[in-house]
This record gives sequence, C-alpha cells and structure tokens, in this order.
Amino acid sequence: MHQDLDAYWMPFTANRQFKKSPRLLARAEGMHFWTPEGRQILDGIAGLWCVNAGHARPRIVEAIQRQAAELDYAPPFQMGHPQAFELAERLVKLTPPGLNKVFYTNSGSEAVETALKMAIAYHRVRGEGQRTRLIGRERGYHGVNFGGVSVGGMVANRKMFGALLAGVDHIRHTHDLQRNAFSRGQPAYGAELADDLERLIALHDASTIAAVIVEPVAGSTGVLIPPQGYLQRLREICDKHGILLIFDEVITGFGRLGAPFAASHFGVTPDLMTVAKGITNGCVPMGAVFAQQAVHDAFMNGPEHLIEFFHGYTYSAHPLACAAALGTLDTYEAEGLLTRGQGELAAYFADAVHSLKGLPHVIDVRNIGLVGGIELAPLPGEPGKRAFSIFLDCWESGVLIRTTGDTIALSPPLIIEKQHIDRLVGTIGEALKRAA
Ligand code: PXG
Ligand code: PLP
Repeated sequence: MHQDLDAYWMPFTANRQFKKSPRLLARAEGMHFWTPEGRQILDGIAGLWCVNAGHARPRIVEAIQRQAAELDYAPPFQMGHPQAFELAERLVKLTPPGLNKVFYTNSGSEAVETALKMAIAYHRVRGEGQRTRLIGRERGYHGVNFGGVSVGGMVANRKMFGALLAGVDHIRHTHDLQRNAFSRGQPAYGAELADDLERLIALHDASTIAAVIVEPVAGSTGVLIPPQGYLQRLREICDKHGILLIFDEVITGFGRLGAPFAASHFGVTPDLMTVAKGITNGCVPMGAVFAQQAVHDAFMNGPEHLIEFFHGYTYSAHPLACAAALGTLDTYEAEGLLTRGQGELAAYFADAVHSLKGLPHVIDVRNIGLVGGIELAPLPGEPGKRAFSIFLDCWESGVLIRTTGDTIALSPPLIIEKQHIDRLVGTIGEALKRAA
C-alpha cells in the first residue's frame, strides 16, 4: 500500500527522518501493536504513558460505542449529562481524602492551564489578588500550552517561544547522579533541595506567590524520582507560606506507581492535582483537575445566578470521554490494576531493569512502580543520538520504547506479565550491546 505522508505535520517528531522510514501502527490489542504489514510490536510504554489497562479492552470499547449512539454531545456550559456527574462521584472515591471536586478538560496540557488559573483566581476571590506568581521546577514538563511551558523546565520546549508568561520562577531539579546513581525506588539524597523554595520565597516574598507546581515523579524529562522526604518538605513549606501545592499527575495518576495516585503512594496531598492519559486509558482525550473542597468553596460566594469560575472548554465532560473513563474505571477495578504495580510484579520489573547495570553506556538505572529509566552516556557532541539509536534498534526487534535525551523511559501497560518484562528488557539489553 502506498500512502502519501506529506500533508501531516507530525507533533514532537523528526518529520524528515520519519517520512524517509515511517513507523506505522495499524492495530492494537492487550500488550501489543501490529504494523500495517502485520508485524507484532510489544508496547513498552503504554502508548504514551496512557494505555494503563492495555489496548482494546472490551468494557471501554463497548462503553464508547453505546455512548456514541445514545448521546453524542451535550453542551457543558449551563447544561449537564448524567455520565459527567457519575464519573465525578466515582473519581473522587479514588483520590486522597479532601480532593473531592473535579473540573474536566481534554488533555493534560489543558488540565495544567486550568489548575494554574484556578490557583491565581482562588487567591483573588479570597482577597489576596496580589498572589499571582507561579513557581515550577527545572526539568519539569507540564504540557505545551503557554502556562505549562512557562512553569516547565525543558529548554527545547521553551527557547523557541519568546518571553512566555511573566512572573514565573523555578526551583532546582532533584536529579543527582553523583549521589544517587542506581538507586532502587526513592533515592536517599536530596530532600534538602525542597528548601530551594525558601530561597525563591525570600526573593519574591510569599505574599506574591500563588502556587508551586511539580510532577511527583518527573516523567518526560527522564524519570526523575523524588528523594526520600522531598515532597513532604515541599508540602510543609507551602503550608507555612499559604502557597497552593499542585501535583501534576498526568503520568503518575491511575496506577503507574502501584497506587491510584502518586499523592496516595507518597502520602502527600496537594491542593490541586492534574490528571489525563490513564483517566480514559488513552481511548478518548480527557484530562481533569481535582481540587480540595476549600479551594472550590472559596469560589462559591456572590449571587447564585452568576458564573463562579470563568473557564471551560467546548469539550469539557464530553460524553464519549466520560463513557470511556467509566469503562476504564470498571476495568481497573475488575482487575485490580491501580495497585498491580506494587509488590511482587514491581520487584520483578525492578530486578529486570537494574540487570542492565554494567552493559555498555549505562550510567544510571532508576525505577518506581511500573516506571523504569535507563540513562546512557551521550555520544560526544551529539546528545540524544545514542538513545534514539536504541529506540530504532528495539523497533526493528519488535519492541516499542521511548527515549528522552539519552534516557530510555519504560512505562508498560499495568497488565504486563513477567514474560513481557523479560522480552522488553532483554531486547533493550541486546540493543545496548550492539550500540555505538
Ligand atoms: N503534565 C505532565 C506531567 C505530562 O507528563 C502533560 C502534562 C501534558 O499532557 P497532554 O495530554 O497535553 O500531552 C504531560 C504529558 C513522553 C511524553 O514521552 C510525555 C507526555 C506527553 C508526550 C510525551 O515523556 N506527557
Ligand atoms: N476559538 C474560537 C474562535 C472559539 O469560538 C472557541 C470556542 O468557542 C475556541 C477557540 C475554544 O475552543 P475549545 O472550547 O474547543 O477549547
């Protein structure tokens, strides 16, 4: 089959390289994709950290089909539909206590924009309208819209786009190979890096700061796991200064760490929490912001006929997304998937990824739940090229992995079995032995 690839400008893709030797996926089921030629590919990254229950799950497929026939669309402004409310009630049973209000979006990027605006508006409705500053972290990823890029810390995602949002600053990242290389789970050193927030508070004054946003585990910038005690310390400093803490759980939400959310796993509850991806198992675009009761209630003043929060999307609470999310929660529940990534399976996965220590170019291995990071020494003067060559080699061998810089990131569907872990890690090991 000849197909013209010219018109589609692909996102976050080396377009010219891709179009010279395309990698197409035509079908998926369970742990695998198939190419148009029928080659089977093991999915080592749950699509893009999102297909947590594996591909083509019947409860989700049927829920979407039923919903499309029943109610294709309903306006979300001044109107509602039953599935949106049912989903919200089900979701807040999974979140840490207190995070019991849900605002729907269509992606993680939109969830981030929503949370940042909510934080600034929250302070304003409480009479602290001077709290407008947003604090992110170096090496953070919060999607690609202007707010998210501004609080994010990925140089390539920022430098092309001008001045970004004003009034943003960043605390230091926690990645420290010298002290923490080859840690299993949370690294021992670096809790004190949370005190960097005190430095920015001293510089700007707490009274100007609305919120701090971090990924509990940074995914896109190479699987950076928080040092022991770090997140607790951030929570304490935010509380001390009246600053909202936002956890961006777009990747860590819905079972990735072996608990429903990273907040549950680490025992630290933020004021706002963003999710996407696994909320619908990647089947229909959806994101959400969870808010503490007190944040929500601060808006519920003034005359009752007035809109309280001037924000929302045409497709907020889209019926197909709500149906997909309900089918997804049914699947997670029926199969215990939100806690599958802990215990024996996680230990097996950890042993497997750490077995790559000692292979050529491997300078660190990191793991938590069903997330693995394998960092390689870069080729001199060509950052990212060595890891990308491993990606291409694995693809030829029928395994889909993801690389960011010179780190290989693994985040398989939570239905993964031991034989898939062997295949995934074995294929990477063989590719490393062949690599330049
Ligand atoms: N926040 C976090 C923490 C994310 O990981 C987003 C926001 C944005 O979500 P949307 O749905 O707008 O893409 C993300 C997305 C990768 C990779 O390879 C990660 C993401 C997206 C694409 C690639 O690491 N995360
Ligand atoms: N641009 C225009 C001209 C619009 O009318 C709208 C929504 O009505 C938007 C952008 C925003 O689109 P969405 O609500 O899908 O984010």
